[in-house]
Amino acid sequence: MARYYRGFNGHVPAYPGIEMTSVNVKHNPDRSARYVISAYQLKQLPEDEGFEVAFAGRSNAGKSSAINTLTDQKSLARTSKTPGRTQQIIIFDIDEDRRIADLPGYGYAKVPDKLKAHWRHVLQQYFQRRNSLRGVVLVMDIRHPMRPFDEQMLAWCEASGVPCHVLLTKADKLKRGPAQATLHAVRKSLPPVATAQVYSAKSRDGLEELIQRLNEWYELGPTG
Ligand SMILES: Nc1nc2c(ncn2[C@@H]2O[C@H](COP(=O)(O)OP(=O)(O)OP(=O)(O)O)[C@@H](O)[C@H]2O)c(=O)[nH]1
Ligand SMILES: [Mg+2]
Repeated sequence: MARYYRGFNGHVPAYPGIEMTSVNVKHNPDRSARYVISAYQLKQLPEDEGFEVAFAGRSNAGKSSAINTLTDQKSLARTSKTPGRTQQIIIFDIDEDRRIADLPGYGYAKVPDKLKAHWRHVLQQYFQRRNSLRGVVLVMDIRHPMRPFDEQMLAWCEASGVPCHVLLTKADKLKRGPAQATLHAVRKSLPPVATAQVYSAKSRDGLEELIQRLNEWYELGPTG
């Protein structure tokens, strides 16, 4: 992928000849995402410059699946029925200034205590120190939202002034009424820096809204 957005001046050029079939997303810069590195420690991460958006959330919540739908690549991020699959910070480049970080899932009981302590420490440092962190997509299974670890993530975002967007995913598992009711309840309980939406990696419901939020954080302007 050429450095498409280098020198971006507020005008978003359309990708020639690419149209998504299932939803009307004309412009999705996240499609150019490429795997860069899996980091176990912060010092292994790429230079702390440009724009980084992190996907955080409990194990098995659907972070990697959300990234795959967003980037329109079936297996860019490894997904699994086995919780605790992503045990590294996995970085994808969108262009030379913009990245996605797939963070290790938290809250899975079978991950050894030593590893849990490692990630608690590394993630806390990541939130506090990563200057290029422009926003956090906090992924929650819509059937089990706002668990204690999620609250802790929100508190870290609030403390470090990083905007947070809650992705209530697996919405295909609920009917529309209960999904909307959960969305309203979650919105009410969020701190002012946070927003929320319904999403499904399976049906791609909510994809456009997510792309739009990321474009704002990446300073790419609206979709379309
Ligand atoms: N029905 C449905 N299933 C989903 C959706 N998103 C994820 N899943 C399933 O949920 C399981 C976990 O998804 P992952 O994307 O691997 O979850 P993760 O948050 O990356 O998990 P860890 O890497 O373990 O932290 C997989 O079996 C996915 O197929 C969704 O929107 N709808
Ligand atoms: Mg994962």
